[in-house]
Amino acid sequence: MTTTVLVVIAIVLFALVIFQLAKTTEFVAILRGEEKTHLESDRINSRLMMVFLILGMIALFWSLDYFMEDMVLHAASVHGEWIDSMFNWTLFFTGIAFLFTQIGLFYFAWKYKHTKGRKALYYPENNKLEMWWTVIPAIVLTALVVIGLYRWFQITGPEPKDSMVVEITGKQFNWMLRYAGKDGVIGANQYEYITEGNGVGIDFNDPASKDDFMPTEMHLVVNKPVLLKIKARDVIHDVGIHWFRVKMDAVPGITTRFWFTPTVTTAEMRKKTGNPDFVYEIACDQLCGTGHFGMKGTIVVETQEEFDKWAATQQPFYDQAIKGTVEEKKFAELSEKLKQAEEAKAASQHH
Ligand SMILES: [Cu+2]
Repeated sequence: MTTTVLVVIAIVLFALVIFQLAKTTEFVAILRGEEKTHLESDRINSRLMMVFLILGMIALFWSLDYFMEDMVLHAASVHGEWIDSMFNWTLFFTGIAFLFTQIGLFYFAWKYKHTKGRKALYYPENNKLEMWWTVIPAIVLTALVVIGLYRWFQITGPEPKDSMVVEITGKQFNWMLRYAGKDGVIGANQYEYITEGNGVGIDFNDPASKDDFMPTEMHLVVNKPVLLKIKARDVIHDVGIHWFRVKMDAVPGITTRFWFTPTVTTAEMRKKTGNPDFVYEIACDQLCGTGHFGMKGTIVVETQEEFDKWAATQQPFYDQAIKGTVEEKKFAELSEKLKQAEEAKAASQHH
């Protein structure tokens, strides 16, 4: 890192020295009453253009090589591979345009520097050339946009029927997870029921709520689609799981959704990355307050067998944290209050 900084500083200083030298020769020439001053600095400028081009190209390919490792850190989901492939094709086409235009720009600045006696060519139009540089980008961009839209509709379309469902609720500053229990249905919840002990406001009057469990770690089955039902309790958060190319805002008052299919288990990823401590992370991708940086969840991707074993060890949240505690009394009170409010509302509408 320090070496890089030093190299950059050295290059900048070198450029400054050359610039100052050019200026000095110019002043000397002026003092001598010579006329060729501009020619001299134009020559130096044009050469610097080429130096800039060559150094820039070296830096470009070096950084491409240096960051490629991160850029192709294989997506671990089905749609993630589509997204990566779109990124790579976009980079390929824009890369070609970038090379052509930048090399052209600096080469022309060098080649057609001001020389005595040379007059610029007046070349106002070339219809054939203009047609090609309109038609080719139009075709390429249309292809990229059409493929992008097609993939987008696939990614945001309805989830497959055999998807598992996980509810994930963001709050300042952590994620709360809820899985359906044995009945396969996640029970109702609403904000009026939120208390210290009932973080997502589960409605225990709904029989489907009784066997739901709330683990601290998200477990997913490899090659099985999962639908995330995403909620927020206070401000806008964002479920960001970059390994799966998942990103979706968690918005108070709205349930957002995102489904995806993980394709690589945590164990396989540990081998692939050579990192025995590798974990899939959920980050909050929306700056949501002072503790934003620590709003991190973990995901374990495993086989169906391992998942079933894990799920069997999970106790229903109701049994574990509510039943027979002060929370149950609080819930009953809130429930009664809500019921009365609803009755009063119904009565007032009646009259
Ligand atoms: Cu957040």
